[in-house]
Amino acid sequence: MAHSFEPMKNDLIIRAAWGQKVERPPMWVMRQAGRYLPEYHEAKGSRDFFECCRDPEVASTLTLQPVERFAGLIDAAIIFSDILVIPQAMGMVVEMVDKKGPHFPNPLRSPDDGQYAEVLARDVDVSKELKYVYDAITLTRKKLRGRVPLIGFCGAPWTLMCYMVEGGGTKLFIQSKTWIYKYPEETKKMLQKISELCVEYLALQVQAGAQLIQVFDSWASELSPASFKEFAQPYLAYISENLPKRLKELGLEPVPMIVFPKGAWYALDACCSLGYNVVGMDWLHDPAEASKIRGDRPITLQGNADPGVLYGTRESISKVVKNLVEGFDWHNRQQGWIVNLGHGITPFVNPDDLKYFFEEVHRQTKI
Ligand code: 1CP
Repeated sequence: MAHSFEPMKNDLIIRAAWGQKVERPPMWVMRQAGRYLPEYHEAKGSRDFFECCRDPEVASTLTLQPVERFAGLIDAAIIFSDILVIPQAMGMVVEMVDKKGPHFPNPLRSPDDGQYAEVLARDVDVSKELKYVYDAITLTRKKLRGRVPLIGFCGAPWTLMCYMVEGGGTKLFIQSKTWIYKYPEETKKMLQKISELCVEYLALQVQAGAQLIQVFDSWASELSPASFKEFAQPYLAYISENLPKRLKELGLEPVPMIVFPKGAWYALDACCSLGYNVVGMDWLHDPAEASKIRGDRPITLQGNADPGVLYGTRESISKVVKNLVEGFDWHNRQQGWIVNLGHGITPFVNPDDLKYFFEEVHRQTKI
């Protein structure tokens, strides 16, 4: 059953994601809650990362921090969680090692190591395994009191599979490449399994109160165009096709869907026809060229400032914003753009510089 929440005071990002004309471009930042914020460290204390995700009170506090610090400047919250909760729900152990990132003590090594068959066969109940995420979403919606919409998310099947076989972050992708080039059929079986879980997980996030959803394909950058077509695209399409169906079955309205295929610049054209309303872009895209590729399809582009500009001068920040405003042709179109960085905000950024970025966007997009 759907919850009832306070009416929205700001629904700009929802309207923009549906392709409507808006009074200013909505704005949020990937990883806007996290390590660059002193209040994050204070609230997190010595707690383990996943412990924070599993505690709805803590997770909602962390989600709200950027909304409160940048009140009036940003137009969305994203639930504090991680893409790796799906592999955890599938029975894999994932730890977050301080300053190093995620670590799987027992990654999937080959289709015949026993664990593969076990993970594939396991009947995963995401309504039970990830209940803490839905509780965090519902509590966050209550605490937001309609200030801005709440984004739910999941990792894309390809990106999750990379983590499950590599056992953590990697530069070489040795295991991932071994899987797709040695065991393509077994890889696809696992990707399909993950896709089905993603659909159910996202639907239940919407039921709990998420108002948009984003699928993070952070490692799309590692695939060749041909491999992207084979190992990423069908599964991203499976999600965009089946989530609306599942929402309907649950008696829920559809929500805008965002896909973020990081580094897959060659696939922008295909991604604009993948069934998502919004395509997130990293900073390797030129906004004007990307807009041309989108053409007159009713797709909103999201992005795409180089996160690294936040280490630069205020003049550099203004210049990057100007390039976005002009490239996305904001003053003529007034639609089709959600402002974001091209990837998550990086550690050691001074929050005041991010605030300056937001203020510059507001100043330069005034109609
Ligand atoms: O504001 C927010 O966006 C917070 C919610 C959030 C999201 C959307 C977190 C919290 N993680 C994510 C998604 C996520 N997690 C992605 C997709 C986005 C991206 O590409 O950055 C990925 C790849 C992960 C995996 C992950 N989790 C990494 C990357 C490791 C690698 O391989 O390079 C890391 C470092 C984490 C930990 C993590 N997740 C989130 C936070 C705040 C942190 C840092 C934890 C800490 O050190 O305190």
